[in-house]
Amino acid sequence: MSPLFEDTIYKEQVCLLRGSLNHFSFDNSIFKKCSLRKNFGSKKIDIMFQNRLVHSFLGQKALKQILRKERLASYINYTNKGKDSEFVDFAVNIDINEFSSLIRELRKLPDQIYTVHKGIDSQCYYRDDVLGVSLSQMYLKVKGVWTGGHQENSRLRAININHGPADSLWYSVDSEHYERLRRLVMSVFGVDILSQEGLWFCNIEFLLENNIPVRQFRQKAGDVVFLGPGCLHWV
Ligand SMILES: O=C(O)CCC(=O)C(=O)O
Ligand SMILES: [Fe+2]
Repeated sequence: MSPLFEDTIYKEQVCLLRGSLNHFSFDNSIFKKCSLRKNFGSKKIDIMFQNRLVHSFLGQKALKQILRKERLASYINYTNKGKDSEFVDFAVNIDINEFSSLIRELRKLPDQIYTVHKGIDSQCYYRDDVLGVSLSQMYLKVKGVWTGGHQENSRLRAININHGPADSLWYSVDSEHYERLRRLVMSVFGVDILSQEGLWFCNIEFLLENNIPVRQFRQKAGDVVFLGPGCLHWV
């Protein structure tokens, strides 16, 4: 990896590396649904029941509570059925540290993408692993699911790989505008985007009308997204 690349991912709030999985001759086939079902189908995972149409700062509190456990195979069967409903299931925060074939493949990626970067990354001082922070998690999606607005735990950086086949549409606000947005949403909607993190999904018109710079970008299969510290995002 070039020094320019390293400089960029540590300086910018958002950086998208187009088609990187192909570039690093990564074996993505083990991340395909049929392989996941065959190898890890009996694992119990968390499924979140969502309304795919609610895009606002309000109204998700009650829905977010509806989390249930299901086997991975049964969720994959669900993704294979055509759906046209207002409600969708989203497989969230799947801890893949025990899915050793996946971890082995991910470890083949450059340090800047997968491994804790010694000397630069504060996580090299962790005494124990932390689920979802120093260990990767996987999300399985159907069209219309959404990840509500949040910053990462302790405002750490985030790295996200799209294993495909479909795109993910991202929105983000740089950390320098976070407090202004927080005050704005509090005054207009009476909602604290921090205490309600993960429970809202904002349309960009509201931000643009209020002069909050916002990014919208499309992550295709094989693209890696790097977020800087404190970058607010919803996907
Ligand atoms: O893909 C998603 O829905 C979640 C992405 C995200 O929040 C992250 O990678 O930090
Ligand atoms: Fe995130």
